[in-house]
Amino acid sequence: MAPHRITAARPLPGGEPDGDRWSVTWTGAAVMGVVNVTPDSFSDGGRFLEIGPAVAHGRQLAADGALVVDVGGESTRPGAQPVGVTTEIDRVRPVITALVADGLLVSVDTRWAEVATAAIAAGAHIVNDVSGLADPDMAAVCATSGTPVVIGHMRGTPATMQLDPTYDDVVAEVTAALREGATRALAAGVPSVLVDPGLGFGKTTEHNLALLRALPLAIEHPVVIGASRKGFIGRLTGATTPAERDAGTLAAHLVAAERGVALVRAHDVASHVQALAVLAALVD
Ligand code: HH2
Repeated sequence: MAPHRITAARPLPGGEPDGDRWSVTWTGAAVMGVVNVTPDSFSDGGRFLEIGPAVAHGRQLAADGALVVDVGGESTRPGAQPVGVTTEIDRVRPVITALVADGLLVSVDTRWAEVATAAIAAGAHIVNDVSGLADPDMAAVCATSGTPVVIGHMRGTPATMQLDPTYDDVVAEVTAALREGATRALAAGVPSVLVDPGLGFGKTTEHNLALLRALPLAIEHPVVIGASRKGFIGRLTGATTPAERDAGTLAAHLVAAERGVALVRAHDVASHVQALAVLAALVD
């Protein structure tokens, strides 16, 4: 499999100088571990709202083998309302500062340019934007700071996205939107782009399955997949609570990994790292 690469205009932990930039390169799928500094995330809301437990959790995910630790301060579950940028910054900034000081590769999970700015100032290396640059200032913030961005696909907003998502051709429409977002980001000067079809963000179970079946997407950038504990895993398996959905999650992520994605975003990092090691031994 061809290696995956993230490039930034400033040093990246685990990276190497790459001309006047820095790159982190890896083969096969790596894991992006989730730290939700929120009271209301759908699977772990309230567990990591305090700084101490959030930092300890991020460290544990890195120790378990996560390549990237993804820190978020706003739930984007279906029906969620925005919390406001001040609250979001207050939640994520100290956690990012501590994890960056530990030498970890850290992304900030935010839809807002103001939060991204504060997170980058605290040392965040990657912006993970599930809204796909909906904030008109986001591309410029990433470009000016030399920060790579994950462009996610979302139909609508978290408050409305699951009301009645419809597509003529979900794979074609999502791929086209991701291509358009990537082109826009690169034209603005963002050093590198990853794309994420956004499972569960304005998609039914059938839409999510169609996107997973369509991997690898016809798009040249590294792909991120986030199925972790989502509702469609519950609908497929009968696992009612999110915490029961790790085995189903792993099945979806292993198929995605076998089809060439660069990152799988997961709550249960240790199981993913073990399963991906076996996959790596079995496929070229
Ligand atoms: N899903 C969630 C949040 N961020 N980022 C990417 N790139 N891809 C995803 O699929 C994705 C994401 C939702 O999961 P979670 O953070 O666990 O829940 P909540 O939004 O309730 O905090």
